[in-house]
Amino acid sequence: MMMLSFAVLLSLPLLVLSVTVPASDLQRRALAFADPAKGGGSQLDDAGNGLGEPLNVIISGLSSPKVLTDDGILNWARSVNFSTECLGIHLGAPQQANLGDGNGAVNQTLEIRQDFGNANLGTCLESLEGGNHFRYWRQNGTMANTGALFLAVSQEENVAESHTIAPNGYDVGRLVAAATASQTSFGGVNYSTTNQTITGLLPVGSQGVNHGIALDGNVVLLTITIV
Ligand SMILES: *[C@@H]1O[C@H](CO)[C@@H](O)[C@H](O)[C@H]1NC(C)=O
Ligand SMILES: *[C@@H]1O[C@H](CO)[C@@H](O)[C@H](O)[C@H]1NC(C)=O
Ligand SMILES: *[C@@H]1O[C@H](CO)[C@@H](O)[C@H](O)[C@H]1NC(C)=O
Ligand SMILES: *[C@@H]1O[C@H](CO)[C@@H](O)[C@H](O)[C@H]1NC(C)=O
Ligand SMILES: CC(=O)N[C@H]1CO[C@H](CO)[C@@H](O)[C@@H]1O
Repeated sequence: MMMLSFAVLLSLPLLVLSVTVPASDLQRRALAFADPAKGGGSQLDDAGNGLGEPLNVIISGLSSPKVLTDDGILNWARSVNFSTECLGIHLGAPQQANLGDGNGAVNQTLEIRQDFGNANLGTCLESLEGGNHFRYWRQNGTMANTGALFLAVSQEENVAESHTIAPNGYDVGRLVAAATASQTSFGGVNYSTTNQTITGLLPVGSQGVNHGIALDGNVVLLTITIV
């Protein structure tokens, strides 16, 4: 009896402690990502027409925490020369994805920055010609709070050709090559990036894929470390 109440007393400060440690931070360090399918989600997003585009790049939840923020991933993208200025604007209607984390289908993270004014729109559209772009989602629902970012990377043809994805548009080779070729740097932040190919998350072939572009089924997992 005596020992029991002692144990109860002891557990009180422990409970308080566990509340003050953010669970999301603990989990974020534990997992690179969680397979969306395991939580009822999909590695294909929903383009709104019954078809989907592949989430062909995952930024590991084991990356430096700062990289996994909205500002952080954009800064990193700039370090590998990816167009980010027009993110959320040039791609038309937002697409949705269900990362199987309990959040259900959610719109892509829109990153229309405060400093992006209409005055810059011309420049923004100019930069779209043949550019590489990505939409992204954050796996942060309570069922799988890994903090990983799921990117749909594509290369678009000239805007004048109504935003079609280039035939090789789902080839993420350029991104991976730029990211891992050497240390990259932007805005005074240096990054070291490692890559790993993951199979089994995406289907192989073109069934269900937007624009009928065949996939090789590969997803690239990037772990980005601020050095
Ligand atoms: C980005 O572009 C600049 C200027 O063209 C080039 O010097 C740099 O090597 C490129 N970086 C990567 C990672 O491709
Ligand atoms: C998702 O995007 C659609 C289309 O722009 C918009 O109508 C809807 O309100 C958005 N949903 C959320 C939860 O922001
Ligand atoms: C999860 O990520 C979304 C999109 O980036 C963000 O709007 C939301 O605030 C995040 N939720 C939590 C609990 O951090
Ligand atoms: C980034 O790398 C450059 C070149 O190696 C170095 O001069 C600079 O000090 C580094 N910056 C930071 C913030 O570590
Ligand atoms: C597994 C994988 O895709 N590895 C690639 C990582 O990046 C280097 C440098 O671009 C490639 O040589 C590897 O093939």
